[in-house]
Order: sequence, then C-alpha cells, then structure tokens
Amino acid sequence: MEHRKVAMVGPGGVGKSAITIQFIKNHFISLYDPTIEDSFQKRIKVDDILVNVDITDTAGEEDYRFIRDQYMMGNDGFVLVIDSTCLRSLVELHEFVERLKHIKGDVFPCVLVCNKIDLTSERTITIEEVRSYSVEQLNSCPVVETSARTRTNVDQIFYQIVKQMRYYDDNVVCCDEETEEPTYFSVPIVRKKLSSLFKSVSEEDPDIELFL
Ligand SMILES: Nc1nc2c(ncn2[C@@H]2O[C@H](COP(=O)(O)OP(=O)(O)OP(=O)(O)O)[C@@H](O)[C@H]2O)c(=O)[nH]1
Ligand SMILES: [Mg+2]
Repeated sequence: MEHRKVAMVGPGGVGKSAITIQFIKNHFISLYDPTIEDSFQKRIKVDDILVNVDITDTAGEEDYRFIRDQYMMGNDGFVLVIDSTCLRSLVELHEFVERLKHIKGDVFPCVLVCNKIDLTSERTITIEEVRSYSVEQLNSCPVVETSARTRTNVDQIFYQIVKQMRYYDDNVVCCDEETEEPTYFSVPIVRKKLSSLFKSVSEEDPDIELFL
C-alpha cells in the first residue's frame, strides 16, 4: 500500500485544523483552538490507486513553532495554507516557506491553499496574487481555493498533494546553472543518461568497477 506523509503548514488561524477535520471527519469546527500538533490518517483513491495519507496538523502560532524543524524534516509533502481574508497571512507564510527551503532544498512537493473563500465580502487576497506567489516562490505548485466551512475543494487539496508527491518520485529535479530554474527529468531519461555516461567511462578505463 502506498503511504504518504503530509504536513499542514501556515500561520495561526488560517484554517489548517478546520480543513484537516473537514477532510477526515466531515464536519466544520467553528471554535478556534490553537494547535500544538495532531496527527490523522485517511485512505483515499488518487488516479485509481489507493493511498494512505498521514497528516500532521501543525502549530501556526509563534509560541509553538519550536517543533517546526522536526515536522519539516519528518514529512515529504506540504499543504501551505493562507487565509483569503488576511493579506498578512501570505507574508507570514513566506517565513515558513523560507524555513522549508532551508531544510528541504528549493524544490519540494507542495500545494498552496487559499482558505475561507466563503467570506466573500471580506476577501483581501486576489487569486492573481496567490498564483504569482506560487510561480515565483513555489515552482508553480498547484493553487487550491477552499472553504473548510462549506467543504469546498477540501478533498482536492489532498488529491493534488498526492499527485505532486508521485510526480516528484518519478522525476529528478535539476537546477539550470545559468537561470537557476528547476528542470524536471523523468527517471527513465536520467537512467539512460547515466548508463551512457558509465558506458563511456568504462570504455575509457576497462578496469573501472561499476555498481549499478
Ligand atoms: N468562515 C470560515 N472560517 C474558517 C474557515 N476555516 C477555518 N475557519 C475558522 O478560523 C478559525 C481558525 O481555524 P483553525 O483551523 O483553528 O486555524 P489553524 O490554522 O489550525 O490555527 P493554528 O492551529 O493556531 O495554527 C476557527 O474559528 C475556524 O472555525 C473557513 O473556510 N471559513
Ligand atoms: Mg490548528
């Protein structure tokens, strides 16, 4: 059985727990109770393949951020959440993204979630701003607009993050030295390149030992 470890990341109060509980238990928590750390599990089907998703719901509040590095190291996929009614949440998310890049490297599987879209009249972040952030900082990761209250697109988040993680499994990311843009090579292509490289090395020096 496929197994994926995902962390919910973002500033305090943006709705990480409300999204997680809606996804796992199908109800909305209207009370705000800051999280320290919780974990959940759900089995879902993504592209007809069953997958067990382990979700770590993390603390956004400053007081609990001391465990931040641990969950960043212990998880492979990241659901980055902001609050569509709070422009500051995008600025605050950037601190988490900087830390993630420090720990995981510049490229890692993630989805950018803009939550609380049910509060239409209070919205302050535009979809263009969210998309630009994804393009400029997150290698154009998928953007999902959600409402934990109405359950809008909540399942989509987890389908998208699993798809991203599978994509990263199948592709090797290399950075272009000049532009510093990431380029994705499929694993078969990289294997082909490597084997031709090894072949030419071994032809040059027949004594060289290869461990493939
Ligand atoms: N209207 C509306 N309120 C929401 C939505 N999502 C979360 N909330 C409310 O926002 C408040 C904070 O939500 P939480 O899920 O606890 O926030 P959090 O990101 O887990 O916060 P920390 O655990 O402190 O990091 C709660 O009162 C929720 O009910 C949403 O989509 N729409
Ligand atoms: Mg929480």
